Amino acid sequence: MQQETTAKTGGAAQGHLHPLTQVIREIYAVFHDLGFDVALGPELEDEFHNFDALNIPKDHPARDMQDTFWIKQSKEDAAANKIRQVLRTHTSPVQVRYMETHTPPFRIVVPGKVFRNEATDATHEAQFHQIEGLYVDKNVSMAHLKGTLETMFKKLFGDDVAIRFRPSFFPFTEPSVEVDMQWKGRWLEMGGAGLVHPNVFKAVELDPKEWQGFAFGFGIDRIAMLKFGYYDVRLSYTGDLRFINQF
Ligand code: YSA
Repeated sequence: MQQETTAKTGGAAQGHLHPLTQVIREIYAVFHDLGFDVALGPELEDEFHNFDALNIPKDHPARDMQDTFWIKQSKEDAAANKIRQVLRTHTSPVQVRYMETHTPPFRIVVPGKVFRNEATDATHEAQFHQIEGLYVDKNVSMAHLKGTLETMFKKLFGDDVAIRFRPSFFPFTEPSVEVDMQWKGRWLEMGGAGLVHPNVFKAVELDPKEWQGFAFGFGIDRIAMLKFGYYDVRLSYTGDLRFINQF
């Protein structure tokens, strides 16, 4: 195999895709087959798209300095009440940006880096990746969401994958669920999802009586860790070739 590779590249060692890139491409392929497009958005976000338009109240703990990397404002901008900027804390603001500029129906997935000011451990990093999904059409229900996510997990992990849906709360979905996958004898939270909250549709001037939708956001780092069988999401950011070259 090595000989074949070096023959193809004229003797030079051939590179390969990072495990996170491999997973993102696999997810694209799953959703491409389901008719989803790919959309992207900025990592430097404003408070409106990251929080307000997603129905996240001004006093929500997620806005706290402990969770969010706020960009320092000049005194003049603060005095003029200019909108504050953040490193986006999730990929959900891209839902808002997409709905502001497109007319439904649409289906998109949005990969990207997100940032949280939090302590790190084997399943948490301060900079990590999420994949967002948004499906807006007429008569969309939780059954569509559940079917779509089950398809994603089966395609990524095989038909025997063990996942569960738990009732949860997000300000931007109603009802909301969290999705867990079995890992080392316990359930690991993989993402959140739900039906798009009417207030989110109103924020982008879509009529919630006319349109419904589902949305979801999953941690790509956790998907990669479970898929490739390593044990710490932080490993993929070390640049350690002994780790990277295994995939
Ligand atoms: C929920 C509903 C929707 O309609 C759309 C999106 C969502 C998800 C929501 N925006 C969100 O960010 N939820 S979350 O805070 O629970 O994060 C989602 C997933 O990202 C987690 O389940 C986990 O898999 C991953 N994650 C969260 N913090 C992480 C992390 N992965 C690595 N390091 C961290 N610090």
